[in-house]
Amino acid sequence: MTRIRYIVLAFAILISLHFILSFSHEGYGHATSLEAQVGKQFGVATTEVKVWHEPPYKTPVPNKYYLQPNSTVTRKANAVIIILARNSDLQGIVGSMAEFEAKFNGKFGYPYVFLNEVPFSEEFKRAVTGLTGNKVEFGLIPHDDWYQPEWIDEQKAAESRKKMEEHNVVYGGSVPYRNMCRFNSGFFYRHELLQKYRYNWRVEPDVRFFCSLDYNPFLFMQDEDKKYGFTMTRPEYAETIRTLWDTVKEFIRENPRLVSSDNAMDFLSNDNGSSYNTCHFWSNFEITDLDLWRGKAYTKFFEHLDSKGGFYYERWGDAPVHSIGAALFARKDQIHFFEDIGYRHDPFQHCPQQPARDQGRCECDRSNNYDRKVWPCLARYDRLFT
Ligand SMILES: Nc1nc2c(ncn2[C@@H]2O[C@H](COP(=O)(O)OP(=O)(O)OP(=O)(O)O)[C@@H](O)[C@H]2O)c(=O)[nH]1
Ligand SMILES: [Mg+2]
Repeated sequence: MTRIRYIVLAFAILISLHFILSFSHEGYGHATSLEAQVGKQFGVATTEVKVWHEPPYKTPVPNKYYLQPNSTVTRKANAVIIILARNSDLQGIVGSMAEFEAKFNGKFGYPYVFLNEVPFSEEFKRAVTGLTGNKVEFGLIPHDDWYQPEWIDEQKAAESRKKMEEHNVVYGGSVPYRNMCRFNSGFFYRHELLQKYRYNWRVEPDVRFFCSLDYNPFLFMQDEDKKYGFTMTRPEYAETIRTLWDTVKEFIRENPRLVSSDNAMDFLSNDNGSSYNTCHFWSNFEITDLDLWRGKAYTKFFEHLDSKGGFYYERWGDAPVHSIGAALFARKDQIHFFEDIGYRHDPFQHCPQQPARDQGRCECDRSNNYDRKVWPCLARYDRLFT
């Protein structure tokens, strides 16, 4: 063989090896792929995208997140329980918190932050502090983070409230409800008491936690790179968000690079983003990575929405706003369905359906489960992965 033939043969072997490794070894394939080379060249982040064949929640939670028998909790995530409440919510809070401590937090010991736009009463503070052995802090919400801004045209806002009241839209006539939705959408995570925390679990008055939870969902979120956790998903009242989707589309057009390349648009839209199907994660329960809201994409997104005044001229809820934010700015597999957490917020509930490790440890009737029976939204979430 001539020297040139040796060189051609060696080259052919190298090319064949490259193809064999690309197909048989995912890491090698990704590291040498064209996207990765382009990413390196232009400084565009290219993350390894795992291919899913079923929704991530179908994979059992790994044993390492479970409390081990006879051992105390050693590793913790930097997490907090956040409760926004009025002094008048005390009885409802006592019910939610007692069950939350019994089923989860008594074992795991996470601190609480309570927030309110007026100071909490001594009675409120005494009662909730007495329900837990863990740290409890009470925060006052800065005035401008809560109340209707000056630049809102009050006459226009009042007309909208009147119309919604006439149409019997839930909380359609309420200003405090709108303050609450706007605060939960774009301000709560900026509160000074929350700056030291990364993950949070949102708890409301009068909710139920049906199951004893023996693993740490915060560590699960942290170690599995999740950003948004939910238990229920449902459609929104269309009348409360008439111009929300047009506003979202305008934002996407102006900021295409802020949208995740592996987003969950197909959960939000049945026609590739042309219209909103109103599916959202029911945000009265949320386990989230607060950095999702603090990041550049969501910050800019919230500012864009807020500038349109829709929190007051309509009644945009924090549930659709958070859900659209999570679906657009996180990867779809970073949105996690906590199927194993049984939960009720009147008038709906989720009772775990999967054969779970904790089966039999839930105080709910499996047939009383709204999410699959009535609404199409959970099926849309599932379909993101198949
Ligand atoms: N501090 C304060 N908290 C509020 C106010 N309105 C609502 N909240 C809290 O905000 C959260 C959501 O309010 P909810 O009244 O439960 O709203 P919802 O879940 O949409 O509706 P329902 O629970 O069906 O009444 C709860 O944690 C409330 O305690 C308010 O005016 N001030
Ligand atoms: Mg509620």
